[in-house]
Amino acid sequence: MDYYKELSTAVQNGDPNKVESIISRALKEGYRANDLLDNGLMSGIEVVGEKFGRNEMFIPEVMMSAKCLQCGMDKLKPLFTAGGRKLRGSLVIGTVAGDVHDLGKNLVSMMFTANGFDVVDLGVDVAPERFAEAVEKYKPDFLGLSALLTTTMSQMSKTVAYLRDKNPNRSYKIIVGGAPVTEEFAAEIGADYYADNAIEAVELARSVMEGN
Ligand code: B1M
Repeated sequence: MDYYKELSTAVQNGDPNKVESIISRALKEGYRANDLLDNGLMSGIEVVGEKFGRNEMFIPEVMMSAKCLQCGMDKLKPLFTAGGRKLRGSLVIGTVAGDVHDLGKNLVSMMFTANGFDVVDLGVDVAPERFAEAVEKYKPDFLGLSALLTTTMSQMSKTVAYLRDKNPNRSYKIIVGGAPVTEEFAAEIGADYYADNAIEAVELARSVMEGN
C-alpha cells in the first residue's frame, strides 16, 4: 500500500476524512510522522499549487486542500510534541499584512512548540504595529515573519523597518521565511535569519539559543 501517494491524492481531492483515516492506518503500520508530512501531505499541496497556478484548480478547491493539510498536521502534531522538555526560548510569529496563507506559519509554530519553545501565534494579515506591540508585550527571543506572495514580501520589509525604527537595539532576532523569500532578500531587508522550512527555522533558533 502506497500511503504517501494515497495521502497526496486525498489532499488534492480535498477529502479531510480520508486524510485522517490514511494517517491512522499508516501510523499503525509504523510510518514516521515526518515522512507522512513530507512525502504525503506536502507532496499533495505541491500538486495543488501547480494546478492552481495553471488555473486547473480554483480557490474553493484549494481551500479544501488547505483544510486537509491542516487536518493532517493536527493529527500528526502529538507525534512532534516531546513532552516535558526544557523550555529553550520563545517565539512570536505571524503572516505579514495582506497575506492570509497560514499553513507554513502553523507548521513553524508546531515545530517550535514541539521543540520546547513558548509560541505566541498572531495569525495572518498582521500589520507591523501589531508585531511591534507583541514583541513589546511578550519579549520573545525570536520573531518569525511568514509571507507566501511576492506582493506581500514588501510588507516583510516594511515590518522589519518599522521594528527597527521603534527599537534600534532590539534584543530579539528576526527570522523570515515563506516560498518567495530568499536568503538574499532576508539580508537586504535587515532580518537576522532566513529559514527555508520549519525544521531549519527551529534548528537555527536552537543553535542561536545554545550560542553556537
Ligand atoms: Co495561494 N498562492 N493565493 N492560497 N496558495 C500560492 C502561494 C501560489 C504560489 C499559487 C500559485 O499560483 N501556484 C500563488 C502565489 C504566487 C506568488 O505570489 N508568487 C498564490 C496566490 C496567487 C494566491 C491568491 C492571490 C489567489 C487569488 O486570490 N487570485 C490568494 C491570496 C490571498 C491572500 O493571501 N491575500 C491566495 C489564496 C489562497 C487560499 C486562501 C485559497 C489558500 C491558503 C489557505 C491557508 O493558508 N489557510 C492558498 C493556498 C493553499 C496556496 C498553495 C496552493 C499552498 C500554500 C501552502 O499552504 N503550502 C500555494 C502554492 C504552493 O505553495 N505550492 C499558493 C504548504 C505550506 C506548509 O508551505 O507555506 O510554503 P509554505 O511553508 C513552507 C515554507 O515556505 C516555509 O516552511 C514551510 C515548510 O516547512 N515557511 C517558513 C513558511 N513560512 C515560514 C516562516 C519561517 C520559516 C519558514 O520563519 C518565520
